[in-house]
Amino acid sequence: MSKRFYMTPGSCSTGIHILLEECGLVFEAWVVNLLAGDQYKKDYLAINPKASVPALVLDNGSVLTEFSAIAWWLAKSYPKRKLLPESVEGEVRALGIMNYAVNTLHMQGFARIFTTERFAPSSCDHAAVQAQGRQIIDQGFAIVDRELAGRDYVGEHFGIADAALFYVEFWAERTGLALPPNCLAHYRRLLTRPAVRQVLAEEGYAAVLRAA
Ligand SMILES: N[C@@H](CCC(=O)N[C@@H](CS)C(=O)NCC(=O)O)C(=O)O
Repeated sequence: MSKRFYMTPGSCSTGIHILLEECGLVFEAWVVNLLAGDQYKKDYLAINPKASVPALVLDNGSVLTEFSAIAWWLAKSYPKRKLLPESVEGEVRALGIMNYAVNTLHMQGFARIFTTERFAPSSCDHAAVQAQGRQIIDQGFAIVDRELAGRDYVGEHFGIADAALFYVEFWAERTGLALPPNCLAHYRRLLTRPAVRQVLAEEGYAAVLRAA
């Protein structure tokens, strides 16, 4: 059985999609239409009861969920791709940045903008929740920007933390939030990578590549 990758175009799963292509893996892509509520359907809940993407079903049938866990599994399973720095300190720094992108920029920041109602049921509070989200995003990118100063990638080479940063940078660009200079340069650098270009084209974002 080949790997099955459950994804939604333009979501956080895009980061994992990029890593799968960077590793040159053979897999089947299954689209979960989040807007249509596919994540709550019985068949999908049987695969990922967390009702979210990404999920990766391995050749042996075991299911991996959570961006950071899947990314770390890919880095450890395909060491020749050097998706994590070699030193323990470098690895921990990369994990710190990846987790910050997912747990803070995505789950605390962008989630307040994309799924405002989950943070405040009353529409009276929505503007305040979104403003809080933007503040978290601005502060978060300012921190990441300092981490990227003088560097092309988080580590010496492209790695899993870069893929996590890519999807939040992509969201910032798509929603018109200005990225600070090092993050913008990082985003544009990633847009030149063949795997990133292939994934964006496959996910329906060829226009982003033409504009870059
Ligand atoms: N902590 C999870 C979060 C995944 C997540 O939030 N995925 C979003 C798409 S970016 C999702 O599937 N949301 C389902 C929904 O909005 O109902 C991870 O790191 O994988």
